[in-house]
Amino acid sequence: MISIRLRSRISKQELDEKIGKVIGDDAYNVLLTGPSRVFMPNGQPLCVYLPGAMRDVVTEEQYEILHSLRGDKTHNRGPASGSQAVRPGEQKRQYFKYVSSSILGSFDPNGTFKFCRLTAWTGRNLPRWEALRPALQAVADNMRTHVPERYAAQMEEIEQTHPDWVVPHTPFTTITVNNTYPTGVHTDKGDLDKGFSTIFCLRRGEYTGGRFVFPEFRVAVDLQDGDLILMDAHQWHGNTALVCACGEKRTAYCETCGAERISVVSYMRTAMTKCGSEAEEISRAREYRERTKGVLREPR
Ligand SMILES: O=C(O)CCC(=O)C(=O)O
Repeated sequence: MISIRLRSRISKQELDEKIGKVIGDDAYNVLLTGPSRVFMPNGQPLCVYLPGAMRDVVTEEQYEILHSLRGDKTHNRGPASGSQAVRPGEQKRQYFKYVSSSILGSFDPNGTFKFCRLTAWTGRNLPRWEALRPALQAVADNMRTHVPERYAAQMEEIEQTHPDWVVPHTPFTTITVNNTYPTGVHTDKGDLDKGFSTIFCLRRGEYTGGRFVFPEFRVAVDLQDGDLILMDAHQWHGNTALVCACGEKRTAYCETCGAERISVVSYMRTAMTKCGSEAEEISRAREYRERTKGVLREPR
């Protein structure tokens, strides 16, 4: 495994121009092509790239489960959607482009949801959610081996979190599954500062691009099928545009040529330590409904 210590970053002005945008290959000059460990100028780890770490781990059943999420679209991925905010009329809320991104596992209170919960897909698909566990446990094993201090720091918080919300034997509460769209330059919000994030990639068919870039440090990696990257998701990151074998720029799975790039992001949501047990959160949700006489919307 090679080790790289970065010495510089681009200016704030140059970075600001890239935020929320899908970047090009001119946004990096180092492309990681083998096992590597990259440190930022302050000595903190930026990422560890582990080619093929998940190749013999992810089963066809697990791939099918992840692939089946491709129709699940959301417009609240913010700048990660690679689009600019739209605010209809006088509304306070901002909307971004719909992208194929699903949240699995558990989520802390946000917006109209005043309680901790399993996401809608997870609640409706418990056997399929459980079938994904061995892959997530393999990601956790790699995290323990390659970034032991970050793993330990995250496990400290996991031990303070009710087990109803944790993927057993992992430091993860929550998983984001993206299908075949380039993220705009963004940082992840709500995950543990002292922890680390992880992304594994599954590829089918032929496409170019979709390279994962840290534009501030001008470092990129072209994640192949079964590759894993452990990373500091609080650093700016995004993807280059994706072009499938039909020659089209893709922002979704290509039904014609089958080009597909699934990225599975596993992390811990910081606020999950504050959640009660699932039963306690359900009664909190009921009390809230009674109090407000509102209609509880389906959690996403
Ligand atoms: O798909 C990728 O390579 C990046 C995913 C990502 O950054 C995210 O979902 O926040």
